[in-house]
Amino acid sequence: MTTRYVPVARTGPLAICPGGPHARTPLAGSATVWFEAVNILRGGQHWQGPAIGDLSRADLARLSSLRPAICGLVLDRPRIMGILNVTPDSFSDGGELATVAAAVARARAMSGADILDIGGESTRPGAEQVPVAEEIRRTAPVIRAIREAGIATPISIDTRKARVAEAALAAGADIVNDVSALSFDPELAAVVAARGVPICLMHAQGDPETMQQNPRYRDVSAEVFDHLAARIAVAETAGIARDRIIVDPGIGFGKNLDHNLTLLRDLSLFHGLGVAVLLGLSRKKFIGTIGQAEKAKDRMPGSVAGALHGAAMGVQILRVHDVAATRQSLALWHAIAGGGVAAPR
Ligand code: HH2
Repeated sequence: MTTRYVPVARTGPLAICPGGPHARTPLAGSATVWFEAVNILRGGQHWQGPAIGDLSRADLARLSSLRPAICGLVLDRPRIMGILNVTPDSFSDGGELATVAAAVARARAMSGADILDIGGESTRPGAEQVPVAEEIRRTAPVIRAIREAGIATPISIDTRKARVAEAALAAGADIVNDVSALSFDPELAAVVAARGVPICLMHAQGDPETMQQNPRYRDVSAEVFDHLAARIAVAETAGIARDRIIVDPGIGFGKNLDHNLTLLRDLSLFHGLGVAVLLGLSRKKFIGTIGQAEKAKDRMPGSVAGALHGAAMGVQILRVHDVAATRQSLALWHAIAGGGVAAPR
């Protein structure tokens, strides 16, 4: 069994020791987040791990190396994936973008996003499946129109289905975001491999229709980690290069409040998979529960707090509804963490 290391993530200055300063060990290639200790996750608890110098070369490389750029985006800092749902029923923004023109206007308004994530099927708890033809009808024309409008931001298609991904990629999308981690449609892996595009593999327990009916784990972080490791192996076997794989612990997908909080606390664990990590918690129900915000639209402050936590844990991609608020918060966090003041965009 592989040891599950949880790097203790830090920002800020490194102490100068007698004999000279030590070198920082960046966390997953981050320009600002580093680690000086690792814990070991066992039985749901953190145990003191070996000194960094005693880690094997392979373990150290997995935890510290810069992940390959995705669509030209250097992943040494958190990148923002703006959510653009063209669905009638998404839990927070469903029905807002009923026309192609409205979707293009939203894409333009999300100019602070590094990636636009376009989805035509809600995967909120209890959501029913959308037929393939309808999902294509909702997404492909919007992607085409965004490209025709001259918006060059990389686009991910949020789908579990091969035919939808194919149509989206043909229309100008660049990335596939699959909340089923290649377990819903057996043909999706071949499409991704043939097109050579990046894919996000997200953990979910069960499917959207039933996933929130009493989800159970013995050790949620370890099980999610092992599941994602297995899905990476499936993707690689299908011919998808490791440097195009992104993983996501799937906050809210078959998880209760405690599961979500544990995963967030253990977030740096997922760097041990050696690939880029994406975090999607924006406006989700547990934020409303903790922050006493019944309506999804009122959960922006809690969502930004969660995004900043992700940044401090070295997450490379943050999937958010509130792009401008997240961008401003991240710019402050980045500057305070010593990453410098970013040029205005
Ligand atoms: N969450 C949702 C949809 N897609 N993809 C990834 N990789 N990670 C996530 O956490 C994630 C996701 C659900 O949020 P949203 O798109 O806002 O709602 P809906 O599924 O109702 O459209």
